Amino acid sequence: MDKKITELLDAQVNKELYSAYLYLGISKFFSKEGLGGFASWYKVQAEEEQEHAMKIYDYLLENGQDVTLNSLAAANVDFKDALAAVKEADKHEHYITKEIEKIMDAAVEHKDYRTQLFLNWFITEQEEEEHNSGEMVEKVEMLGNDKKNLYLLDKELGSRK
Ligand code: OFO
Repeated sequence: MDKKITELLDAQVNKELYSAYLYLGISKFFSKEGLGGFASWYKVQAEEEQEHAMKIYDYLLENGQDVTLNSLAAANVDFKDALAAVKEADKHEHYITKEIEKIMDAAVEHKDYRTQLFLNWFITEQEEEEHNSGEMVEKVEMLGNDKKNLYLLDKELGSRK
């Protein structure tokens, strides 16, 4: 595997773990707000991000590469209101999509067909992630930051397993 691709994938392990950290921060924010459904939804999301990190981690090791496991940046856990929190998640997903695309560009450039195949899963996943985060912003925008309004959505979100 080309060194550049290994480095990008290694860095992506860290970015996916940071995503988990960020979602845990958002989950904590909603817990403190008394919106347990939102908190649970973002906690499930944090677990998904750990799975994404592990997929890349396993791929690197299975292909005889190393993983550096660098330190994680502190997650932003301080949000002005519910809308700011869900917008942060949406912005982050768009950023992650761009990062995955950068790795795909490198894999295409280096004719690394195996990594292209591996990354296809992430390209599809990011479409779903952006859809979900965008929908969340739309819903919270529609309901406003009023907790009474958010309560109905909170019940729905709490059912995510
Ligand atoms: Fe790993 O998909 Fe979100 O960040």
